[in-house]
Parts: sequence; C-alpha cells; structure tokens
Amino acid sequence: MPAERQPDQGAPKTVSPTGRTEREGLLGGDPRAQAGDHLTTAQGLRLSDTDHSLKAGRRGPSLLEDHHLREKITHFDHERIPERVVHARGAAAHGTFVSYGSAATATKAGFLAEKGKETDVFVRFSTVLGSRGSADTVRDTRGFAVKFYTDEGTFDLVGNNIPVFFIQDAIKFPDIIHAGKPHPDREIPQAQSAHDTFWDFVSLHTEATHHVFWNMSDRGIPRSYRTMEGFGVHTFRLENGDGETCLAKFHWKPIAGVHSLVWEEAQIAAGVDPDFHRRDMADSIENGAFFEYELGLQLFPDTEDETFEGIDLLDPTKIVPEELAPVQLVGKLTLNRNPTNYFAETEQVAFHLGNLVPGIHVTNDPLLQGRLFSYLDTQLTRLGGPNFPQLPINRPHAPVNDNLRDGMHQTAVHRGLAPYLPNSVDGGGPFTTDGYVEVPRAISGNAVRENPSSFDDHFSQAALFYHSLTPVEQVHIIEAFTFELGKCYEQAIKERELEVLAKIDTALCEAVAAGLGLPAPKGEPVPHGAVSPALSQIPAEPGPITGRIIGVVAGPGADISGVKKLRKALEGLGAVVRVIAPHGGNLKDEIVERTFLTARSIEFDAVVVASGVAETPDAGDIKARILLLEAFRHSKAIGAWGDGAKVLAGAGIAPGPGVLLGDSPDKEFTAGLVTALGMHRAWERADAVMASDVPPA
Ligand code: HDE
Repeated sequence: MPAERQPDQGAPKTVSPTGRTEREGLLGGDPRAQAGDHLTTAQGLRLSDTDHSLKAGRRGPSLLEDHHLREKITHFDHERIPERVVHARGAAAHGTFVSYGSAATATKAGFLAEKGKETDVFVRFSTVLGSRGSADTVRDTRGFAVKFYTDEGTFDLVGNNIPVFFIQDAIKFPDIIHAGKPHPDREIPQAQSAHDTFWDFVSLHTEATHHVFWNMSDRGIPRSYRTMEGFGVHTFRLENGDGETCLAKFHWKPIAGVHSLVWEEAQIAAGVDPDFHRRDMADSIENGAFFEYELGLQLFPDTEDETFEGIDLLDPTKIVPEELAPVQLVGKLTLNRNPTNYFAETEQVAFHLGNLVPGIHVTNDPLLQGRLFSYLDTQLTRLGGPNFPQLPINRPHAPVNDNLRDGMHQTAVHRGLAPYLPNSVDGGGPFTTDGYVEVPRAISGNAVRENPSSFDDHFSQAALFYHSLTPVEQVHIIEAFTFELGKCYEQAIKERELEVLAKIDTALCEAVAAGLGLPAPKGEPVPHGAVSPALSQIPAEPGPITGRIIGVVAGPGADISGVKKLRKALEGLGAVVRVIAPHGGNLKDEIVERTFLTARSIEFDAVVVASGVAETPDAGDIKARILLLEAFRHSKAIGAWGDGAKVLAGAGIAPGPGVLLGDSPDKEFTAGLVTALGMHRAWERADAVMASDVPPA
C-alpha cells in the first residue's frame, strides 16, 4: 500500500477542480463540472458585475486594481495551447471495445485475450497536414488513434487509415512534413498535398511512392470516419501466456464498409461544410447511429529474418496482402458517446505508441523506433510539462503508483518520503512485480546509417496496389495525380513524378502526362506479383445503411404520407431522412430540415423527389436542379415517386443505374433505394456523368 499520511501532516482538502467539497456533494454528479448557479471568479468569489471594468469615473481610465478584469483577460490570453505539429485537426469520441477472445493464442494482453471483456476507449480521428481550423475533406491521410483504458494500463494504437507510410526511417519525418505543410513564405496551400514542395520531395524520395498512391486513391477522401479502415502500419510483436511470440499487424475493419467521397464533393464540402466529418460523427452518435469497427490481426511467424513471403515486415512502406495472411477478427469497437468538452478531451488527449501492455511489444522497424521518442517529447511542449497523464482524458483506468514527482501542474498530493527505490523508510514500496517484461531479443551489429537492401524496392507494392483496384478506382487515381501535379508550378517536378509513374504503369503515366500536356517518359513498369482484390473498396454486396443520409425533396402539395412511410422504413435501418423544401417551416407535421438555400448535395447519400411537387413553381428552381444534378453526377442513388419523376426529367436526369422510379414509396421502391445506398454509388453511371476531355472531371 502507498505510504500513509503522518499524524502531523495535513493536505489540501479533497476538493474538485471547480471547488466542490465533500460537504457540497463532491461525490454526487460530476465533480469536474462547474458548481453553483452564480458567476464567480476563479477563487469562488461571487460577482455582481462582469460587463464593466472598474474605472476612475464613468469616462475615466480602467484601474489596475480591477482584479476581475485582469483575471478574466489573463486567462483568456492563455486559453490556447500549441496545436499538434501534425494531426492538428481532429475529432474524437468515446466508446467500448469488446474482445472476442480469439486473440488469446497470440497475445496475453487481457483486453484482447479474455472473451467478452469490455474496455473503455477514446478514439481521435484527424487529418495530418492541416492546421486546427482547416477543412475535414481535404485529400490527406487520416489519423485513427485509439486509447484503450485497460485494467493492465493504457494501450494506445496510434494508427492511420492508410496501411503504409511515406518514409522508412523516422529521421525523414521532419523532411516529409516540411514538404507537405504549406509553403513557408506565404503559408499556402492549407491542408493539402497539391503543391510544389510536396511533389518535389516525393518525386525525389521514391520510397514515398506506395503511400502517395494510397493518398491519390479514394482512401485520401473518406466519406465518413465511419467508413474508414484503420491500420497500425508497423509490425508489432505479440506474446502469449506461454511466452511464445509472433509478429502482427493491426487492422480496423469498419462494419459500414470502406467508402469515399468523389473529389468534386470533397472540394465542395471544404467550402460548404469544412466540418463535414466531425459533424457527421457527432450527429450520428447523437442519433444513436454508432460507429462500429472490428479489430483484426494479421499474424506471422516470428522468424529471424522478420520477413513473410518475401515481404520485409520491418519496412513500413510494405503491406502483406490479406490473401497471403488473412485478417483474423479479435474484437469490436463501438463509438457511442460524444465528448462533453472539445478542449478537455479531444485537444488534450495524448497518444503514444510506447503505451503498451503485457503481450504487446515493439519491433525494430526504424519508423516505429523514432516514434517511440517523438510523442512524449512533443507532448511535453504541447501540454506544458510532464504531468499531462493526470489530465482527465489521459488518466489510466488502472492504479498508478509511479514514483514520478512534482513538475508543472501537479494535481496529485503524494504521500511518503521515499519516491525512490530501493528505500526502507516507506516500507520498501512500491514494489516491482511480474509486470511488463520486454521479450528478450538479441541485438548486435555495427553502428551504421544504412537500411536493409529489401528497403530499396520502392515501386512493386505501389504497382500491386494500383493493379488491384477496379477501373473506376484507377481512373480516380489518374485524376488525382493529374489534379495535384497540375497545381504545381515547376515543370521539372511534374516531369520527375511522371518518371516515377512510368515505373508503375504505362497507361497511367500516359494519361497523367496527357492531362498535364507533357510527353510521357518511357519507363519499365516493375513487376508486382499477384494482385490483391481485398485492396479495392468497391463492395461486391450491398452493405448496411446505418448513418446514411437521404434527402427528400418535398414542398407544399407533396405526398407527406409517402414521405412518412419512406422515413419510417429507412430510419428503421439506422439511416437519416431529411426533408428539403423551398422554404423553412413545416409541411403538415413534417419539419423542413433543409431548404433549397441551406441544402447542398454533398450532405446526402441519396436524393429522392416526393410526388406532388412537380406542378409547383418551385419544382424547376435552379437550386433544386443543382442539388439533383450534383447528386446524379457524383453517382449517388436518385429516386422519385409519382410525378416526382417529372422533376428528375426536368433536371435532365434519365432513368438508368441507381435511378429509382416508382408510383409510391412502397416496399419495392424502398428496397431498391436501400440496395443502391448499400452499394454506396452507382459507378456504372460514372463514365457518362463525370467524363470530360479535361481530367479530372
Ligand atoms: Fe505520428 N505524430 N509520427 N504517425 N501520429 C503525432 O504526436 C511522428 C506516424 C499519428 O490524435 C505527434 O501528440 C513521427 C505514423 C497519429 O493526438 C508527433 C513519425 C503513424 C497522430 C508525431 C510519425 C502516425 C500522430 C503530433 C515518424 C501511423 C495523432 C502530436 C517516425 C501509424 C494522434 C502528437 C492524436 C501524432 C510524430 C509517423 C500516426 C509529432 C516522428 C507512421 C494518428 O509526436
């Protein structure tokens, strides 16, 4: 037991950060919340005026004596902390992880090994390049950082939505980030890679190629955090209860499937709703449409060469195709609670991949090794000292007796005399036990600044990725490269990146070169081996529609009972129906949630026109036509019942794939809509509606 307080010692009373004492109910409600109904100073002094500073006469200067004025403004002046140097823009949610128990043969980590075990989690999603106020839908990698508050200590799985990284060695991190961040002279462009310095670096530093292909694919513009995969990226070492080890890669598989925006939508959203992803997550959780993912493991024998089927497991620019090592599902994550306060939780949370629990170990991946240094280091500055693990969001859900003492913002009141070991004066404790023990691994070798030769292959897996995708996904990659390089000013940079593309695929290189108006260099595309269909995100079967948003265009005279019927059917499946009408107000007892002014197609996964609006003067409104045409152009499900079909025809939308027409929103109509939504997009339409001589469409 920790040392007792001595009889002669007192200590600050047990009072909450907001001055709640036991007498006033510290133990009832949430003691961290503000207390009392009256406005006070930080010292609990009740105030009678907070609108006027203390002045020498009505027209006189303010007095230094005004402590309330000085306290209020001083605190305000210090409200911000440094934003994260990368991943500054993020949104987070609380949730629960439930273990299937199926990982027990691989790891003794209790939160994975014990079937049915529930562990609290906090998950922060982020973009990498943009600053705190940047847009959500930029083309970028997304962070997927999970804090498991296990009873053996906190385990952080600090991953991304892309399974590989730009660099193989942590020492290159400042280089890639300096290249990707806005230009240092004008601080533009914000939050994106479509600029010279990014392409300058990656065209020279070709180990980035694989990650660049993922960024240029649809993975760079997710539809929702709900529809993103997550990856631990590095290979970890797992240890089971018998001391046996294996190597492992972590995967998050979204129950809702992997889906993205189209580029045009992402760009519109960046202006119309820069908070697109965080709003979607907060609204969904509020509506009970929780975000769900399964945790999966790819397991490999722990061999001396740390290689599987010729793939170096220590190279973070490489994946192991799921066809070679299937992802075994080991538990389920549900995000079901929004944070109460963005700053206290989302901004102050501190992840660290060195936060491990027994049964999970690091490997020699040189990217991982550098990260083990970086997170604590950056957090010391960002969170103002070494006591940030005491912040409410960072506190472990396991007893802490750490002998760490003092430091800025210390909130604990430690007892005893001997925060050192060994000691005799505090009874010899706290005691070490059979806690975390690193797996013994032999380390030898000369000190060299070199990589293993297997790290020299920069292209074969980029080619594997590209060739594993469907034609529509490949077109998106061509369009993305053409757009991004088209935003560069330096001709030499574009030419150099085309040389890289020539090593991946001739047709791809030619198409991008044509878009840029440059000659396509001749290159020898590298061999890539068997393709991995698991890399494609186009679903073979319709997925669930939880959280999908369907806009129903209605108006005075619309078939409101039909709207209600459709709403009931779709909401029963976890989707959200929003009525769009020319003006706000009510349509009978249906509330108009969006007007032609406030709605934009990007918000909806499908748009349906109700019967009864075709003959009204608003049916041909330009904003309504743009809404429908944009949704059509982005290959979304479109529907109409009754004379709603005339509104579609008026907007120039012809029947075809993903366009559903019916007499009423009956079972058949709804089933068609649900299937179309479950497929995410009607890609069969894409060529006809997006094609343009000037890529990207
Ligand atoms: Fe990070 N990264 N990173 N990173 N990273 C940070 O830590 C760093 C890398 C990732 O929501 C920083 O507290 C280095 C790979 C996420 O709070 C910083 C290297 C992966 C987040 C840092 C990498 C990540 C961060 C900035 C190269 C995926 C957001 C603020 C060796 C596997 C966590 C902070 C959150 C944040 C350093 C590479 C994921 C500076 C040096 C690879 C999801 O410490």
